[in-house]
Amino acid sequence: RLDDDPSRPSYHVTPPANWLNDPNGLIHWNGRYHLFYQYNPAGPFHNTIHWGHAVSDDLVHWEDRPVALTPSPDGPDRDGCWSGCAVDNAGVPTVLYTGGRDKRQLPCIATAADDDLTAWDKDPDNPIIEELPAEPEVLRTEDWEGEFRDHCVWRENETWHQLIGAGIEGGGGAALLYESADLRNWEYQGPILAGDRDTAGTVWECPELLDFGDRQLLHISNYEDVVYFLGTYEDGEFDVDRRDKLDHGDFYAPQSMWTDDGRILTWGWLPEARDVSGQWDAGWSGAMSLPRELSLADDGGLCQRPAPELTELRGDNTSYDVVRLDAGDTEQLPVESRSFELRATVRLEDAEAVELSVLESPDGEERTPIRYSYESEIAVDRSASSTDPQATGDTQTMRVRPYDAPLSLRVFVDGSVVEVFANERHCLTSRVYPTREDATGISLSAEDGHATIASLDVWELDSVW
Ligand code: DQQ
Repeated sequence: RLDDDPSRPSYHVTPPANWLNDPNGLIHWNGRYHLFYQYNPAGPFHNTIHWGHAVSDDLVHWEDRPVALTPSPDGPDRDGCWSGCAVDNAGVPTVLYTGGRDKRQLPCIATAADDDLTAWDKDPDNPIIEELPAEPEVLRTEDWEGEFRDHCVWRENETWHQLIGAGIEGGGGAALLYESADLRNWEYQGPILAGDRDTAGTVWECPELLDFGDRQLLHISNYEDVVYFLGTYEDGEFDVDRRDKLDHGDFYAPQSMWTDDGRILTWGWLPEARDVSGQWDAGWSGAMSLPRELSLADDGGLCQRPAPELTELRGDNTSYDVVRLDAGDTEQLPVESRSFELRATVRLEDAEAVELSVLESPDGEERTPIRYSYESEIAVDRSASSTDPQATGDTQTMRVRPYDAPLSLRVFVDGSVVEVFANERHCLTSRVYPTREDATGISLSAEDGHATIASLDVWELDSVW
């Protein structure tokens, strides 16, 4: 593993070196958790994608495994083994993924050749779906004969159901439903939901349907954002009553796993926010988010909180019962770290905003302020995050609940990752690249009034490797 780069996260899953994008094939098998991911072993760029593999016994500590899927020179996946999912087919771990060949995107299937899921047998009959659906017509582009890829498969009433992401000619993105008795012969049913291209993108990648009992959630990735729809899914149709973004920052193409105790854990790809030359110089690109537990609140809204297992990583702790901030004061915390968790409850009182600044150099030349304002907005300001011109400097924002209620904040900083959870509901993940060795400070300040920070804790977090 490359590990001498201060931007390398230590408690987020990263590839040993080279390129990582989407999480794939998440499955709890034979007592271990398997996380596969889109991987290019040849370099830190997206090309000829394989499936990388990491395993964990506790969802927190990970071990690298050999590459699990490799494009076959004569196969339908010659140009890449793209995103897909894993299912347990009566004791046979099985993955469905998209093969790329020439200008086509071709659904493929493979079964595990061993119990450690290190070797996979590709089905000789691949691709398992050759024809694009006729109605509605799938979008053709200059690069692709049909935007038709990524797989979410589940079993219900003895029937396998599959969603494939697509774009519709003249329309927006869509999640297309198929049904099968054997995972190999699929019958097209139609879209369960199709978006309007102005608000939800032209192509939906990596659709995933999650069942919360009486309500369901469908999320899709539309080249920019991960949009989720909450509502009810029945008989092939999704009725939407709420819609939002799963994350307001650098987070894409998530996939989920059910734990044995009935929880949904979701991982997303955290793409880089530095240019390709910066990624090339680093020798690695892409990280996984922390696992997030998704659930529904009593009011029907979506809750997202860091998986409770992550508390295992906590080391040295710095704690305050209360910090009172007056306008103009800056409270420097006695912690210097690039891999920590911060938890706090913030009351604005009469302040305009509270600023929590992380990855801060003593002279403030490099710093990443997380600003919570009276307008009920959280902004991660990257304009001074890095003096490296290869790094992005824009500001990312999200709305949270009204300023007059306390804000519960959890912030995870890890090398170049800043993952913010607000009120266990809203998430904003940012990638930042401080260059200075001393950009490890944390400070708090209030603007135009006073604010109270209650129960503030900072924990150093250990590596997961
Ligand atoms: N990444 C995969 C595709 C998917 C996209 C290719 C989303 O299967 O549509 O690496 O990031």
